[in-house]
Amino acid sequence: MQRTILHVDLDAFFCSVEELLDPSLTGRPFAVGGQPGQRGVISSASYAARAFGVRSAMPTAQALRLCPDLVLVSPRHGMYGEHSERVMSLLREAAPVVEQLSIDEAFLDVSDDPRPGSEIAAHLKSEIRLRHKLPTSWGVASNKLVAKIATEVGKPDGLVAVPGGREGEFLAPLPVQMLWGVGPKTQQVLAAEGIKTIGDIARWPAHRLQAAFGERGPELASTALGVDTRPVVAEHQPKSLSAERTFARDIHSQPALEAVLVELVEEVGQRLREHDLAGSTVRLKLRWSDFTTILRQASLPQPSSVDPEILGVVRALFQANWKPGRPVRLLGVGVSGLQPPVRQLDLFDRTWEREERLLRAVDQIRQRFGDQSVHRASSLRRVAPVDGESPGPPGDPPYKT
Ligand code: TTP
Ligand code: MG
Ligand code: MG
Repeated sequence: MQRTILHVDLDAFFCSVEELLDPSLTGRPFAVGGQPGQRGVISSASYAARAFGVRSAMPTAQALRLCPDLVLVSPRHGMYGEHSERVMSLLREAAPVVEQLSIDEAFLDVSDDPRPGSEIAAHLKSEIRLRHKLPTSWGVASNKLVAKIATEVGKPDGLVAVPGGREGEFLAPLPVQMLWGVGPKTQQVLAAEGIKTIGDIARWPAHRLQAAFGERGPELASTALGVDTRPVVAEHQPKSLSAERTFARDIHSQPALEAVLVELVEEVGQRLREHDLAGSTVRLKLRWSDFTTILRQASLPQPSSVDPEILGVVRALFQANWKPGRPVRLLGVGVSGLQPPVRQLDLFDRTWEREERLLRAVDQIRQRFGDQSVHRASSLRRVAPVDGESPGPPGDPPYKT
């Protein structure tokens, strides 16, 4: 049976959210990104800015050279996460199978709906515009590969439907780099052979593709014809993740309490990474010995699944709310505003990548050897005893981040 797959991507997403809050930006060349002095990069460029060549992931300094009048807006990640959640939940209500690909992008499988795919897409497009005031582009096709490219072709504010059976014909005139899996290297090999469009690939004899690309040759050929059998897979995402600890005896020492916070953050961080999610809001739960409980929350500067980033906010909340010496019965740490991680493609600063790799390696060891096997050196040095005795010399910071 022929499937009906929709793909949706919000137009200039971070910029569109900023326009909602400051309509004077509408139509102007502006971008959301980091400061040029701090080697910042562009996250999202308005379409007016793109006319000057400004693009995502470009250093802000370069963007300003291309477009000296560019208005630069600092990112507000918590807010983008909230808007993304609203749009995604509208999609989940409307379609039986929704696979969120990134903060502003999703596939929908609507094969069981008797209406034409383009009609469903048009309806959802106007619903999102009406209810959430955000512009989207849509691709409709018999599979994911072609639907995603159709969205790209129609951007911005587009709706492109490719009738079943005409996938190859649709792709033929498009440049090879629009094809999934064709990166700069493959593109170079193809260009050397005079292959520029997807249609050029499709017309190439199979044995020559095989000679140039080995095992990948046949796959490239069928991709060029618009063949893709991957299913749309709905993910079951939690809304928030949390961990808490009730103590056998109340704890009143600050180093001991902060060491527990480190463990709780490690627990929550590990689960975030297992789900491949980042959170934008951090919550601290604190129960005093008389059972009164306070909940305090704060936003992260950007959505994160990295322990030290989460810990920084948790610690600040704790220090702002804990009364020195007051005994605590329970501590909890939660993270909400969950979304697929968006990472700034900063060519100069890869520290977060190393940090994430390290954390993932630690997660794997924990899975194999149990939870107690690995802690950051900091929490290892000072595991909180349950009775609240000070675990280290006074005045020494309980951990380093
Ligand atoms: P995209 O959908 O790739 O880009 P966009 O929505 O800004 O523009 P359009 O879809 O109309 O081409 O990415 C979605 C958001 O993710 C984007 O608004 C900002 C963020 N992002 C980054 O922070 N850095 C990046 O390098 C990219 C590509 C996106
Ligand atoms: Mg987008
Ligand atoms: Mg996107």
